[in-house]
Amino acid sequence: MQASRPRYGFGTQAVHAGQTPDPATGAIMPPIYQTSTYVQRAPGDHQGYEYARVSNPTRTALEGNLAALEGARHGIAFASGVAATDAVVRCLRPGDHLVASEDLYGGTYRLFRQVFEPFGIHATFVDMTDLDAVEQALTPATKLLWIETPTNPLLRILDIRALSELAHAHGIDVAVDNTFATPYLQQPLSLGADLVVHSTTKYLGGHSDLIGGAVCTSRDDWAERLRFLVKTVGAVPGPMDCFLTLRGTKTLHLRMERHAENARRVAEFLAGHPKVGRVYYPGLPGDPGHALARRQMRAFGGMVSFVLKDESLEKAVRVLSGTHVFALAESLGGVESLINHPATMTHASIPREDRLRAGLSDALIRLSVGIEEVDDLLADLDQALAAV
Ligand code: P1T
Repeated sequence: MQASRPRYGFGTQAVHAGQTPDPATGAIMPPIYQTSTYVQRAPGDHQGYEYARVSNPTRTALEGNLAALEGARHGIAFASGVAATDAVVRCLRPGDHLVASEDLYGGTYRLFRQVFEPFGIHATFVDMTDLDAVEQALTPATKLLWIETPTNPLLRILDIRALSELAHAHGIDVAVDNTFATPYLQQPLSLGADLVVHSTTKYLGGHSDLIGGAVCTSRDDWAERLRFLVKTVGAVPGPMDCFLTLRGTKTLHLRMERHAENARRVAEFLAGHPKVGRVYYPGLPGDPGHALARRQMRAFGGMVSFVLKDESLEKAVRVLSGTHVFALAESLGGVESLINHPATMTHASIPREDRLRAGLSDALIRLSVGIEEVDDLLADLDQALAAV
């Protein structure tokens, strides 16, 4: 569905959308409404808020902001990225089937396989760079295409427009996990997707100080089902985390420019390093996703993955343990740089055979490139590589 054209540019929406000065005091920042309930004048006579599981004004402000950034009619905030994913898949029924990209966040794989399979919602994982493979994976029971692009951690670029057209031709809805790209770099609804899912823990929050998730959509039917789940299942974020996420989105456009610029420099440095083998970064002209990323994204993002030339696990572990500015940790998208080992950390819940089939080597190293001085980042990687 085509999103309506916003009145203001992205940076203006990032700073202002969803927020108006507090009518009671004029406070320019949305107050943190730390309350569980709201007083009614008479039964049913209230000011739009009844109980904070259902809604909270700080959350409403965040939801309006996220919806505006994604060009969506509705934004719905959740307690985490996996809670947002869970809510979308919960809208399916036992016997339904979904097709997901084979390279994706390990926690999403675990949710699909270990939580939904036992309830009769089946998932097939395919290489979504291959449209024929996606078409062959569809069955009469397929209800949802689950796309992550760029993928985690191999940074493959999937064609949102082409996949949405294919899915819609079969009456299948499309969800895009836009966590790696953020709405600043790519707006999946404008490319035909029905739903955008986020881990706001990452770039949207941007400071590694909260856990959150969101779904944005212009489909009223989906929004209604998701709001029913918010009320009924209750995986909601607290007002403080909503406030912090809103503080994060105000600088999203500035941070993403710097993340992308630093990541490009890091990817070029690694690509020219004698000890480094393949570098995975869609901004490199030789990357298989480069041309599509140029069309689909505003810039190439802040994530870079690579393997050493001999793909030695032991040497990879030495690099992972040898950086000083890059901190060894799960997660991504904060202002600080992180280094991660998908095989033992973020993607350990995917069986090894499945990881290898998807092209995820045990020796792969993933970087979340922060917004520090890039020369310090390059020097840090240089010394860690020199030690192996
Ligand atoms: O951690 P949470 O907020 O629940 O979000 C889950 C999630 C969803 N989608 C993508 C693409 C993700 O990368 C994540 C979380 N990922 C990590 C923690 C990680 O280090 O990859």
